[in-house]
Amino acid sequence: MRINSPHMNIIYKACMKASKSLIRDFGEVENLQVSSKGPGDFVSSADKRTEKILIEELLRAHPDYCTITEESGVLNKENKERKWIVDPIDGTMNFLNGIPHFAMSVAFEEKNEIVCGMVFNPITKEIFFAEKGNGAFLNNTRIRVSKKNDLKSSLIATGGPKKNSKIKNLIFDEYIKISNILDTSIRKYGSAALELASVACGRLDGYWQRELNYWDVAAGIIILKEAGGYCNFFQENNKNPLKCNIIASNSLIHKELESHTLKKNIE
Ligand code: 2AM
Ligand code: CA
Repeated sequence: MRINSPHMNIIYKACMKASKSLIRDFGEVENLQVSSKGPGDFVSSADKRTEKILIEELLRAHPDYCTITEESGVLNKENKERKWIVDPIDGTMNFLNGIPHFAMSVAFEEKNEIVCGMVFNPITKEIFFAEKGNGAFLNNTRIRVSKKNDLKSSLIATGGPKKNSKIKNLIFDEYIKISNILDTSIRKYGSAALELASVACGRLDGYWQRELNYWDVAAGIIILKEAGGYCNFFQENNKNPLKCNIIASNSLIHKELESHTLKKNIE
């Protein structure tokens, strides 16, 4: 693994350590899935267990860093300069159903700029990572975005709406509009972090989704950018800066994809 910076190394070690219990938990979920009890509560405890290990490892290295997490909220709020951004299981619904499409997502941000990030699927053993200025990698191999340059021949992923969304109709209308251009080439895999990584390595040409949280996408953003892709937030929610709508692509189809999103603000 071509890791250069101490921060990336800390993230890698934290993910490796957390992956052991996450793999065990996934095995357990597969058993519970076919039992009458079902996996329900067990999944949220798996989320918490994984997050605890990640936070322990990240803060052991730098106890003063701000840590933005899905389960435990924001730790060390006063540190505005250096932040860990942690999602212990991105793709929880997949995890819950025994589908091996989920990942730990961890990024490091310095002075409001993402400096490095890792998206780690412990089941497929795919480790996507990138450090600013050093390119993006999938395990030992350098990755690049695809070269498709028209939306019609592209494969695009999306996600949502979430259960309690107030903009379900907007999301469905947008889906229909973009589906009409792409025909059947639209996918919903269920992990924002892995979808961004998939655009980064050329499996997908683009991805858009509303109502995400910053920890879903932070690591994926630098991986995509370092792989030659482009992404931006649209119609930002001024009330909560951690909520986001994202459009990501190989950069060549970006304008075209963006032009088909609907012009309406999130609530
Ligand atoms: P999660 O698995 O960590 O919840 C699925 O469409 C993508 O949206 C996943 O990355 C998922 O992250 C994210 N997401 C964020 N908020 C969500 C919510 N309330 N319900 C479902 N998915 C959500
Ligand atoms: Ca998530």
